[in-house]
Amino acid sequence: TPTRLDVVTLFPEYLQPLELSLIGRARQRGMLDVRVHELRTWTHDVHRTVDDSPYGGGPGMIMRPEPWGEAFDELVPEDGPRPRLIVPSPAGRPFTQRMATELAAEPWLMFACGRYEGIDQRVIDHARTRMEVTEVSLGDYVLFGGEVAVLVIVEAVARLIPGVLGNAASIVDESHSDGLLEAPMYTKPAEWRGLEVPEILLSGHHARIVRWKRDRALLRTAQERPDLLAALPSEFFDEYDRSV
Ligand code: 6GU
Repeated sequence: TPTRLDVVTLFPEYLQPLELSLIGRARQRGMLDVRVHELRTWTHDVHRTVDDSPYGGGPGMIMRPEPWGEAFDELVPEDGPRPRLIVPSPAGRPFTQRMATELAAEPWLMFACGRYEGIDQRVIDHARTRMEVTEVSLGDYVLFGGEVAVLVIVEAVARLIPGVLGNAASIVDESHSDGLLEAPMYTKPAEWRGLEVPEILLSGHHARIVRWKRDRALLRTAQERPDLLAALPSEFFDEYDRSV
């Protein structure tokens, strides 16, 4: 049975990339059931209003709660299974490979895309009485809305769902799967514009190549992401690591 993904947004066209490439193929093959819904479906006034000015003052507009409430009522019937609701927000929990792995195990994810200065907090508080809700941030910067964040999250999650990615082995080795950045990669030709592929990779000495890749991963992580290195447990490092 396919993983179900519902996205509620003011701009369904923003989610069109989910029809392409590997995600699109996974949908066609019945591994993903993606449903994009326009929030204005659940408005009733002639202007199809979704926003209003903030109580307490301040700049910009806030999304009114009523359309969201009706959307969840319709998409999540009282008597059925409940999705895990993901609300993209710069105020959310940092999105990581670990969180992607956790989400890939869920049978049903729903995404609520905010625009403007955000969604009335009662939408999240009320949704929490019906389903598990996680506010998720992609990083310490601000986007116009949650749509692009949903594209990122869905791509990171979908490739971890068994059968979506052709080569499952490529997941275990990649950056962030073990807390380190990956070693640099090379392919043919062995010399290009005067630049050579590191000799060890052409040597065929498997054990030495594994060691080299680990050293380069450690070095790269120390240079680019010392925060990741500092977070690893000391048992992670062997005798040799400590000597270099
Ligand atoms: Cl998940 N959403 C929005 N709107 N802005 C963000 C973000 C998410 N992550 C970083 N900035």
